Amino acid sequence: MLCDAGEAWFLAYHIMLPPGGDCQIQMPYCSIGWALPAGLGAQLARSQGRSVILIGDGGFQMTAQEVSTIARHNLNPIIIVFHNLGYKIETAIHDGPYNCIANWNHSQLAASLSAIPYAQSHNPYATPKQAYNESHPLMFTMQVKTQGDLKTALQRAYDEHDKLAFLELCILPDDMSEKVRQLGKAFAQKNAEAPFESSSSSDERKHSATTSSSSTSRLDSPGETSDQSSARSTITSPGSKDESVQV
Ligand SMILES: Cc1ncc(C[n+]2csc(CCOP(=O)(O)OP(=O)(O)O)c2C)c(N)n1
Ligand SMILES: [Mg+2]
Repeated sequence: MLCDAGEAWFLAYHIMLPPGGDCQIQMPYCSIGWALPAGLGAQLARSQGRSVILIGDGGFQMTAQEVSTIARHNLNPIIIVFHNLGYKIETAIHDGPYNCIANWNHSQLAASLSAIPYAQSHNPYATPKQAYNESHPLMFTMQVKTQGDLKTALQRAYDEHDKLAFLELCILPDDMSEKVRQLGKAFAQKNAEAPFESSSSSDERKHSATTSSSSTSRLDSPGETSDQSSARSTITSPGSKDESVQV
């Protein structure tokens, strides 16, 4: 399971993974859009399993074209886009018009990235299998608006496991987890502090703003042992030990 920055990080914490499954997040740079190409890489590296990619609409709009690469290689991850109409985690920290993004129909866009060619043999180098796959895209997309839709979509992802499953979850924009609200408050408080400091306290601040994890962090499921829980990642709000939020 690959989780992009935003609600996806916090929701991931509630998901119990099967044995052998793990959860990757990209914490130090926190680059939105990372989870989609990371899921592509994971799917290629562990082709016997299935990547599950959790990503917000903002993150998805950074690297959406990688759906095309995934489809072109006939890979079968499950992509779940949380469409909540904007950079919601940012609204919890500091709201403004820059947190609103273009309203895409993400599932239609994804479907359009694997269209049947208008003429035969447009790729003379394709093997017979590749040529067949070009005219029979191995992908389904669904827009999910109700719990019933979600059940149907997950069942389809399970039944049609050889296909790329693209699920766009339409979330009400103010439906935000408590952890995200807490993180937003902690960062907002810190940001509101006086900007001018002595050089030593500013060094301290830089130091505590770095996260405790290595370049890619791993989350353990809620059923974890105490050993496993020590591997859990902590987001520390700049300059404060008290305001850390565990994900
Ligand atoms: C490349 C990059 N640009 C900007 C940011 C700042 N940033 C962090 S989270 C976030 C919003 C993500 O929005 P979305 O993917 O829709 O997730 P949501 O918060 O709505 O769950 C932004 C803009 C970033 N981390 N990386
Ligand atoms: Mg969003």
